[in-house]
Amino acid sequence: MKLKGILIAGGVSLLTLASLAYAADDKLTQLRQQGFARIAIANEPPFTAVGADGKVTGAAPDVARAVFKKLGVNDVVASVSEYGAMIPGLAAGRHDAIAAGLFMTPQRCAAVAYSQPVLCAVEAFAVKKGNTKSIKTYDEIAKDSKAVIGVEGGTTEQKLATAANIPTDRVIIVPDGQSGLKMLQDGRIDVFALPLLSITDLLSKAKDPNLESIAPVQNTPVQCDGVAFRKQDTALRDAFDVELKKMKESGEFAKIVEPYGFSAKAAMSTSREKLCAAKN
Ligand code: 6CS
Repeated sequence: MKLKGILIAGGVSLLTLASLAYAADDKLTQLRQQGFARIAIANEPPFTAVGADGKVTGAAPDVARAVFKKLGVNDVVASVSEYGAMIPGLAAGRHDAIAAGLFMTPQRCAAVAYSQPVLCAVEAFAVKKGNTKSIKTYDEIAKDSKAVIGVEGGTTEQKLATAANIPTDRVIIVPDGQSGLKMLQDGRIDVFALPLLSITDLLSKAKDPNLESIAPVQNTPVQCDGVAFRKQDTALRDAFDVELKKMKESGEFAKIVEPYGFSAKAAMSTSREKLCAAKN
């Protein structure tokens, strides 16, 4: 009786494990059959970009496309989303992954399954030339009762502004980088905050001699993203990480990210575990 009992119990647990394993691999099988992975992006060069012809580029989609190809998923199909809507969209099944420079924070790490790090960046401010209010940090904005900062909704810059206790009536939420720069040019905000490479791209396109950048913003951390998957898709995430690691070791990863201005070394010298534990 005892042996039979063990066999039945054993049989059930093996069956359960097999079905769990099948379900986990199911997502990768589904993407292979679908022929593409639906990714959320923000259209914030050089992290992510959508050309006039609709072509999706940027360091994050290019890395994701290369890794998915090695997993037998031929391409990525991108949809533009505000940062604050990306994780809800992933959870709702509108995206298969987020490849947008969505930096790892403890809160986001609790909500998604991140790959290992891909793109790392320092924080920057875009300000009027001469920085009339001589703003250099989030704390200085908080202390100057007349200073107004623009940030995009759901971003780490919004989080940094909140952490510096800048009153909400002096934190203006803008939909995208171009709107933020326009508000700065029109004097409706004194500072527009994004990662340095994004600010540099915006300023280079605006060609406005009255604007300049301040970077790195003092007392802000270097932040890194990873490709974000649904919590239940850890088998897909793990398979992604295996190929990402090979690309980092072969030099292929650096060949993709460094022409965009990102440091491969920065991403390779940290880890998801460290970034998800960071108190920033
Ligand atoms: O993850 C974020 O919130 C940040 N990532 C990018 C690429 N831009 C906005 C924000 O800094």
